[in-house]
Order: sequence, then C-alpha cells, then structure tokens
Amino acid sequence: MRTSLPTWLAITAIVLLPVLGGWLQAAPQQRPNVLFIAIDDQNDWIGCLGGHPLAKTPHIDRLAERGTLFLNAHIQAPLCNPSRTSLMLGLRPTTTGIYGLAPWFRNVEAWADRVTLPQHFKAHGYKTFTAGKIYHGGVGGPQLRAREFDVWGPAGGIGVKPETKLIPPTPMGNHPLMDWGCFPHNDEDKGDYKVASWAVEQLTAMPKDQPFFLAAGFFLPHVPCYATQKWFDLYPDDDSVLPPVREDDRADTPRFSWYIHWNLPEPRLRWVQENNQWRNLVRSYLACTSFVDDQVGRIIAALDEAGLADNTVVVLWGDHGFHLGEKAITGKNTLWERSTRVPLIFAGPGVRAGQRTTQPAELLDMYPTLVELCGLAPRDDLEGLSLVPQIKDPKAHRERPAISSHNQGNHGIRSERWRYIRYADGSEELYDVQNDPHEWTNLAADPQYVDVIGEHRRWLPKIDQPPAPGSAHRVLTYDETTDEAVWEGATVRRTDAIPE
Ligand SMILES: [Ca+2]
Ligand SMILES: [Ca+2]
Repeated sequence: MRTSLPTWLAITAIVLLPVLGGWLQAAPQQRPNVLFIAIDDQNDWIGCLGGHPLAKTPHIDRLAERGTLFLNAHIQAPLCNPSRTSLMLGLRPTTTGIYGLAPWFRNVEAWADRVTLPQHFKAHGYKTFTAGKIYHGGVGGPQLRAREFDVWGPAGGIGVKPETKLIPPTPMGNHPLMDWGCFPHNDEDKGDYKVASWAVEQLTAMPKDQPFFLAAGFFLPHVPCYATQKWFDLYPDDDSVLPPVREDDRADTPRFSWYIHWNLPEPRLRWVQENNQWRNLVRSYLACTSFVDDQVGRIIAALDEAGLADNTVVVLWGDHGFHLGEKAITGKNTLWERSTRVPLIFAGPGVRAGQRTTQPAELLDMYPTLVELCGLAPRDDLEGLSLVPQIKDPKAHRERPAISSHNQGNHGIRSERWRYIRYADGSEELYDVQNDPHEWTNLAADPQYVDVIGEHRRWLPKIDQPPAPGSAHRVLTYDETTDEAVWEGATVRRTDAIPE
C-alpha cells in the first residue's frame, strides 16, 4: 500500500515536532538570566522619562540606552500590595479583588496556589533570589519564604532613621512614615544600600551552571524620604524644583476623585505649603531617587564585571508613582499620570539598544514578556500581553491601552494620546495628555469628545471583582443603588467636607 505524501508529511511532523519544540525552547543552562529591579513609589521623575526636568538618574538612563525604554508604561493599581500582586501573578486587581494593603494573596483561596513569575522561572530550572521589597510585607512568615524564592537576602527598608521626625506633625494621623529631609548618616547604613551590596555579592559569586532570577527591591523614594547631604546637593534649594500646579485644578475633577484617596496619612498640598515643607519634600524625594539610581548603578556594574550582561535580561520598574503637590495632594492612590506612569526598561539579550516606545505598556506585561524573552513555556492564563513586539520594533502598534484600577469600579484608561477615567459613581474625566501633559483640563463634558470617550470606555475591565476576603487599608466600596461610598469602613456622604 502506498502512503500518500500528505500522510508522510503528517507522520514526519508528528515525529519531529517534539524535537523541534525542544530546540525552540532553550535548554535550561542556555536560557538567559533575569535581573528584576523594583523601585518603590517611583514616579516618572527619572531623567530619561522627562517627568521632572531636574531629575538626575544617570545609571537608570544608561540602562535605558542599553535597551528599550517604555515611555508610556503604567501600573495596574496605584498602591504597593495590589500593584505587586498584579504583576507577580499576571492578573489585574479587578480579577484578584486585591485592592488594599491587605490581604496577602496567598491568604485568598483562589490565589493560594497561583504560580507567580519567579515560581514559573523556578519550574523551568532557574534558581531564584530576592532581597528588599518585592512583595508588600511578609509572605506569610519566614517558614513560607522558600516557597516564593530559593534564596533570601536582606529585607532592606528604611535602615538608619533620625531619633525624632524631621517635619512637624502631619494631619490625618501624623503617621510615623510621613517624614522626609536630610540628617547626618551614612549611605552604607541604609536598607537600599544593603540590598544592592547583597545583589552585588550574589552576582559576583554566581555559579554559571544554572540560570538565575534575581529580584532586588528598593524601598526609597517611598516615605520617609531620608537622604544624606550629598544627594540633596544635586538639587537647587529654591522653588525651581517644584512641579507646576494649578490652584484650582480640582475644580473640574469629580467629587468622587477625592473618594479614592479620601482620608490618608499623606498630607495635602495646602499643608505642605502652609508648613513650608513643599520644597523640602520635593528635594527629599528627588534626593532619594538619585540615591536609589546609584544603587541600581552598583548592581549593573557588578553584572558587567561578572561577565553576565550578555546573558541576562534586565528589567527595571516602579510599582506606582507619587504626587508631590499635583492635583492638590501628595501621595498615590489616584488614576492620574503622576500616580500611574512609572519607569519600565528592558535590556539584555533579545533587546536592541537605544530604543524608546510610546506604545502603552502595563506592568503585568512583564510576566509574559520575560517568559518569551527567556524561551520558557508560554502560559495561557496571564492577563498581560508580551511586549516583545515593541522590543523588536518600538513603533509596533498595540491596540490595548494601559488600564489602571483603584478599588472596584474606578479605572483609568491610558492610550497613546488620551487618559480617560471612570469612577464607580459614573463620573468621568478625559485628558488630552499630548497637549495637556499636566492633565489640567477635564474634557469629559465636551460633546466633541464623545467618540474618544466611547473608544476608551470599551476597555473598562469586563471583570470587576469586589474586594477579596480580608481586604483592608485604602479600600473603598460604593453602592450605586444607595449612592453610598464606604472608605476604610466609614461612610462618606456627598455633603462631607474633604478631609485635610
Ligand atoms: Ca509602592
Ligand atoms: Ca483641572
């Protein structure tokens, strides 16, 4: 009996496909390493991002020159725990229901066994390392650490602190973290310095027979923003450091925009102005950013000196931004540019040098992107999109905008040109960010933008979960049938004065 040509082709394919598949998926020892660098509360005040004209970050800028800089990268949630949960799980906060500083996602039944980004790498033969702030808070106790990463370095954090707060008592609770300024201490005694030193030691002594995934998480410029004089000296002690603000900027933002940062330890602009702290806060934040940039530089230098740069994908990101007076507030927990736009840089094998893209990108895209760049088995249960198309061609169009959410029902949609926001009570904002980079003029009520709003509205998350069990701290709920909003357990009424 003769076997037809198509049958032969089919048989050949069946025999050869597993072999080809094996070739296409690099063998473990040939896979590139991953160096995963996180910066806490780091907004776009980074030299190469242009968010602040005086920001000095030479090491991050050099890293950007070595790879692809995402100029339009945004977080999924403007708060530590939900942002980090989202990017490590590859799921939106609107899918996990994790919006607050609690719970730890392993304590939510649906996510107790979910395979995180580093666990996926471990399952593919990587040894995983971590130091500093990668997850928010503990991972359920020291005995559970080994489940999340193989090797644990120093916890990092604030490190050396002044004996008493440097600034006057702040309103809305005088929280101990709400502090900033310069005091005499040594950079070597700071948590972030120790995290970098540990990463340098690991890279210097790294065995070459197994690929690694090394995560280093910096705490600064999160408050308290303490830095030594050397870093303050990089910035003029005058009002040229202040970001541009408009006194009446909130006149055209919905009242509900206040609800998502209703009563918080972070002082309002008015308090920092009246207490002569605005310039000090801005300089402190910038000084801390430059200090962290220097720690990034120490790690990259060690990577180069160890001869690992050619076989290590470096990704650097910030977990969300921070307002320093814009929109009349300091802090995070907003759906505006200063809160959602963050550094996102890829460099290393498979990434061409010197590229910049204005295509939207999301932090949860890091998971599928690293999987693809390192040749791991892809996963079909991730909500992010691989950024490899933009890493190959910065002009490659990406249809999906960047989507940020802060509690159920409140979403910001950022395309190449526009930012559209919809709050849980239906109120809206629209900004032409290309022509109004400070998002000063809310165009949502202007009939000529009906189509633009419609185009963005269709990207509002289809899944929009209520807060997961155990949710707490900065959690807002809203019941549209009664028009009742509840912030951290307390009802907010339409007539309540905005706390300050
Ligand atoms: Ca943070
Ligand atoms: Ca305005």
